[in-house]
Amino acid sequence: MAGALAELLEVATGEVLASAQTLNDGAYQFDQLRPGAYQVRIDLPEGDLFAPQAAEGLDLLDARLGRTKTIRLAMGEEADVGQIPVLHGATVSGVAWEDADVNGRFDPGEPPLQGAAATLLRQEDGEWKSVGVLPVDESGGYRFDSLRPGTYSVRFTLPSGYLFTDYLPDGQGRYSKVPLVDGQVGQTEPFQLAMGQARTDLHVGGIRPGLVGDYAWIDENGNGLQDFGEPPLMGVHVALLSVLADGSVAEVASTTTDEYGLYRFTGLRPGLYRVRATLPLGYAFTANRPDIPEIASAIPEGTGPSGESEDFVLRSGQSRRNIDIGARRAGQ
Ligand SMILES: [Ca+2]
Ligand SMILES: [Ca+2]
Repeated sequence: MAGALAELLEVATGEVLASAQTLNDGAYQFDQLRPGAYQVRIDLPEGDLFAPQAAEGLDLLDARLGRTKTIRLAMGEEADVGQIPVLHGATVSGVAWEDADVNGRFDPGEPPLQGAAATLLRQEDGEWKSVGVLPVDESGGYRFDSLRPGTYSVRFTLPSGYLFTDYLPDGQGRYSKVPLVDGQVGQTEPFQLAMGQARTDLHVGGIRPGLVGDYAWIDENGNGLQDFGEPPLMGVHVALLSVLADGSVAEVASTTTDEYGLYRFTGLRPGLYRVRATLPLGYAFTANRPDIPEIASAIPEGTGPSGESEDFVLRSGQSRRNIDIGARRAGQ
């Protein structure tokens, strides 16, 4: 065990009399000592830790710091502290980030998730026990080291207002490793750590809910745009459809435009959506103006009472207020 620091303490005063770095075979030696009572304090290099059996010869102050029992030396006497078993500690690390496009992967340019925290759990006698808690750093990273072999899981706490991003069980590398749960607390599947192993891929992605809306109007001049003075259209039935990975569609919510022509879906999980609008009797969908989408109709022009927007992505925290519905009086 090379690279450990051994310090010789005088028991009476607690003073450090000498120190030495251990060599490749772990050996160190203090000589020319007066008779007296001594202890040796051993500080392991970062990442290593004492094996459980080391407690037979050492008082363990923490995973990497130990102190021998008192050694009493008579004149000319030599003492051998004996072998101290050491393990190469395993490490667990990862990044918490905001998954802006909600694909479950940590993509270049996506920001760190400040305010998230990681709790490392270790299974002992069939129970999960906390090894430690770390807030993520400025770049969203966290790291636990000097870990014994065993079964672990990382539990994440997201900042308030965040949800867990999509979880792809087969996603290797830079994917969120937390199965989807409601709320702000979730944890990885249990995993094994071997001696000295480094798991660097225990990432977590957070997302913020979004909004879809918000306006239906009567396009009196038929130019496909919301012009000043054109009235709102009340009573349009609007359904929000979630477009799933396999292309199938599920209705998430529905509502009706109010007297101001407004509708709104809030608290939405980011993802791929589509809006289906059904007009009141006597109306048809007006012309499309994809060149000015902010004030145009999102529903294709047509004569039927029902129409659907194109699929659109609702990004993390995004408000999409331009899913508007333009109607003209049927027969005009
Ligand atoms: Ca992403
Ligand atoms: Ca118009």
